[in-house]
Amino acid sequence: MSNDVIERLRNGLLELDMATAVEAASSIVEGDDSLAVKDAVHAVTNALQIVGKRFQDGEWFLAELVYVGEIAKEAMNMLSPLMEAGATESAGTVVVGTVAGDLHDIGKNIFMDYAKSAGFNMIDLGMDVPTQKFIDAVKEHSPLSLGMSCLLTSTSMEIGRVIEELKRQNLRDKVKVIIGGAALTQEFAKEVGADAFAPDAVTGTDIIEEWSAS
Ligand code: B12
Repeated sequence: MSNDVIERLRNGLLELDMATAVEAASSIVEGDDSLAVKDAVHAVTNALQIVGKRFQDGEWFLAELVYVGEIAKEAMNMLSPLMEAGATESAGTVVVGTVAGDLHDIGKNIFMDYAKSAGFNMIDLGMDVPTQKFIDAVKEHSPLSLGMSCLLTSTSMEIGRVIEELKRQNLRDKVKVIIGGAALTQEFAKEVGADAFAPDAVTGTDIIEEWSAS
């Protein structure tokens, strides 16, 4: 697969050109090359980081942020099924959601795709997930791990709330908590008592694979 098509996908996002991004994603899907799919997901992630910087610097506004989010979701919806193709036997169940008040789900979905392709049974609670919904899902599915995604500094304390509630309901030692998203750090994970922080989906998948094996 040529780098041109990956570059077209990246440019489609950076130039807010849905047609180009969709055309590139569709060529990648037709190529059915798992390495190209990973490069494509990386290109989407990288473009969104650049967009975040443009937004932060006041070069781009909310309307552009919303539209680039739509383009990224469209491209990821096309690429996701190819990532799932590698799934073998179940490595364990993982419940995942984006915390209350936060409507970012692209990164959470990418983590889900990687973990699925490593054989995990992923249960998606969606975004803007209230504490009680996380707790109910842990009770219902008894997962190996609970994953929480958070991209806003203003909602990061929701993670601490969920962990405190797990403790209060005697569930904390029954589930490994992994967190990720642009607003979080390793230090924050330690502070709120999460078992792990993952800076990206690949590291997150490596961590839950280690937990699954032990
Ligand atoms: C696209 C986007 C949006 C879209 C989201 C669309 C969607 N469906 O997700 C929309 C338009 C909705 C949006 C809205 C807002 N956004 Co916004 N958004 C972004 C942007 C540009 C990209 C986010 C993204 O998808 N990145 C790509 C993915 C792949 O990266 P990721 O999420 O970090 O995920 C990776 C890892 O972190 C990890 N990961 C993520 N989650 C998890 C979970 C687990 C368990 C694990 C293991 C790993 C993991 O794996 C992923 C893949 O490697 C970021 C910029 C940035 N730097 O992140 C701003 C950004 C997050 N947004 C920001 C802001 C301010 C907002 C708004 C408040 C804007 C406004 N004024 O209204 C609103 C808030 C709405 C709300 N209540 O949530 C700020 C947040 C600042 C802060 N620190 O709080 C950012 C950082 C932009 C900026 N630089 O200012 N946004």
